[in-house]
Amino acid sequence: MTSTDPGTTLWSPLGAAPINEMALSAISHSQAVPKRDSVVRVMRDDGTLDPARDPGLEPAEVVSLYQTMLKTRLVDDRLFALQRQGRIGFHVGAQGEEAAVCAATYAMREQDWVFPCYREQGAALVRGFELEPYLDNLFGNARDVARGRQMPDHITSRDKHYASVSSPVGTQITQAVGFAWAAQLRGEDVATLVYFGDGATSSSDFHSGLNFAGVYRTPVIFFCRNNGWAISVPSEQQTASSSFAIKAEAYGMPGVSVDGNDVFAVVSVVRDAVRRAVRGEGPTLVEAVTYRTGGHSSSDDPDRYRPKAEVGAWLRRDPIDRLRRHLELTGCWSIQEERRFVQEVESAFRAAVASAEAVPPPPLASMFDDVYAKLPWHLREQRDQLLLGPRPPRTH
Ligand SMILES: Cc1ncc(C[n+]2csc(CCOP(=O)(O)OP(=O)(O)O)c2C)c(N)n1
Ligand SMILES: [Mg+2]
Repeated sequence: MTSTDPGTTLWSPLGAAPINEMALSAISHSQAVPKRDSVVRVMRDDGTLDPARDPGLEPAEVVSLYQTMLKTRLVDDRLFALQRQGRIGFHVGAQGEEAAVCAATYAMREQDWVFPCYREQGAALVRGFELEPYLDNLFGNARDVARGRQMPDHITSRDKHYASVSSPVGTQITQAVGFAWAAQLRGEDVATLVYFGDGATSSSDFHSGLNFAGVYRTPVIFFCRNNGWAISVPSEQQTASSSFAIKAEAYGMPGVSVDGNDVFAVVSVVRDAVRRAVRGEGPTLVEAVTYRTGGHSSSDDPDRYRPKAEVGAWLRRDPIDRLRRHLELTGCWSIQEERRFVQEVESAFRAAVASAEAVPPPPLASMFDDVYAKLPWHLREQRDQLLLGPRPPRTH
């Protein structure tokens, strides 16, 4: 398969151009990017791997990771279309960040827990989360595990060890640390991965979480997606430090910057961090240097605040293109397999949308359930009044 094949242009308008020094130097007028030689990379520009840090993934594992990243991108594209059609209210995507999102969770063990930010639906897919419950959340229907009370994209699954999304920036960091500490006190063999953005490093939860984890050596992997922007605030305005990883030193833990668009490097670095956590050596801060090539969310227009050239440079380092180039080189993936896979995802997506859209919203009175074991009198009164009130006619 070539990068000019029409089958590959769906998610990558610029195809799989090699990463060159010019592209790297063009990217970063707005991004606090650590010095290049301090960023862990495994996948070279030509698609070969550096044996010094190669995590030794089996070919089938690499294909599976690639498929999940591609599925994440395809689902994102279709969800933005659904939002523009007015069928779902909101979507937040991970375009350009699929390697960081998917590979970090891939590196965790089955018993470990993931605390997402709000862009990590790809990580849920790595954990085997199905499209149907995902769409149930987006439509907020009666089948949704959170009964339509969460924001779109705020999926969760106890079975998959995937915690609920906590959208106030940074709050998941202290939640994850508390969870990890509890596991540690119980003597459980569980490590916890928590994702957050560069913007979240300015939150008080970042300080509280890392400080506590450093002191109590809790088994946490702090995974900062440095994607260049916190909505319209560039990462260079987020910190005066030379990198985000360097902040680890102040909390008494190792910090490492990794090429967030290189799945092999992310798996390698996160696996090292899991080994440390499991050996009782405490937390690690990982900074994945990547880029949000899309908008912040379906409510954002990034053309209002960021230069197009910056985006172009990062599109040439697209993580899906880079991994596909590696797979082509090793003969593990073909255009036929790609086409078949895209069709499979499309039909699974259509089926999940049809199924979720057909389910009605949760019953009105259900908003009073699940909060108190015994409903207090004033809520009983409010519920009764609500149910007596006039209702607009149902349109579907
Ligand atoms: C406490 C709080 N303040 C503001 C917001 C609005 N908000 C949502 S996402 C976001 C930017 C976060 O940027 P970053 O941490 O870099 O994550 P990214 O969106 O880039 O993945 C802001 C300011 C919020 N959700 N919570
Ligand atoms: Mg960011």
